[in-house]
Amino acid sequence: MSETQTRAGFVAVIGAPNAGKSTLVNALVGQKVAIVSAKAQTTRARLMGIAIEGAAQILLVDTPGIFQPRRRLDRAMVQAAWNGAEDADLILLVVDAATGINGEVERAISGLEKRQHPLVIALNKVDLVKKEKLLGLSLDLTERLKPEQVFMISAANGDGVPDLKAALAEAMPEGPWLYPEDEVSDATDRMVAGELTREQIYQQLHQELPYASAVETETWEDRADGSTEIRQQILVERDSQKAIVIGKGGSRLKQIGQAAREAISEHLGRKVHLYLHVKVNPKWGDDRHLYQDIGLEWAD
Ligand SMILES: Nc1nc2c(ncn2[C@@H]2O[C@H](COP(=O)(O)OP(=O)(O)OP(=O)(O)O)[C@@H](O)[C@H]2O)c(=O)[nH]1
Ligand SMILES: [Mg+2]
Repeated sequence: MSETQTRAGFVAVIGAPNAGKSTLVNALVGQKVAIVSAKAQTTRARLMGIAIEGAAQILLVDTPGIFQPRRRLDRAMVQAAWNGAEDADLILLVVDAATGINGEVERAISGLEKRQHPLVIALNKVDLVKKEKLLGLSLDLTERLKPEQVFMISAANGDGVPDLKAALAEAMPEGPWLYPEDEVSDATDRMVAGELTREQIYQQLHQELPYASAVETETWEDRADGSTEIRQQILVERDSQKAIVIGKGGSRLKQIGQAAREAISEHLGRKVHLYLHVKVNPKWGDDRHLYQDIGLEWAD
């Protein structure tokens, strides 16, 4: 009897903020596991998405972008990104081909120059870029980082993603699967619910507000009628920010709540009652307890 040898391993998805790492993880998994926004620094903590390709289970570690950290939260985010790479079997560097090599990409490159892991590069957002520019970028990165392979993809429309997925599967070490086959991420429902509300804050609010805010899930109650009641707290740093999140007559908070409720309900596959309230805490960025909730390690 011939049996296909199973494979399983970890791929750390690394890159500058906004490169499209989370979009790519979702595309590889084949469903949404990570939140995405047009703003940089959307992902705050490490999250694992689980993709399956033939006999291979690919554990994709989505990480925050690599950038110049300033606040404590920033340091924890960048640390989480590099920690995500430590135990990986392979590093997947995602580069926004439209932006090319900027200071943030340079930071990631210098971090990767010390690495021991095999590296694959995905030049993303090729839907936005001319071919000639892609070739130059590919040559440049190949020379500097000596990757196993470079792929040109669009995580948004799926171009090139199947080939990349096949290559990742091939690179996984032989061994038994590490997670049940129907599992798509390592996040708890409680974490996902908080993230889906935060995604709405990133999508609906502008300037510094998303960065000055965090979402905490306070209570969670599965009701006998099959619905779930969730209470979340949106933390902001100042009164003026609280006013913006609430909006005129509560209109903004209502819109955030509505969209988040729909997304959470779709994720859970049940009816959801979502109650949001906004709290001012100028020091939430220094609250150790909150870091745990977000899934970050405290950074001194
Ligand atoms: N045109 C185009 N846009 C893309 C593509 N991939 C991602 N995007 C967009 O790029 C933006 C950032 O995507 P994310 O997936 O949140 O990027 P990220 O690297 O996870 O960002 P951080 O979590 O902030 O580090 C979003 O607006 C995406 O819709 C692509 O292939 N083409
Ligand atoms: Mg992200």
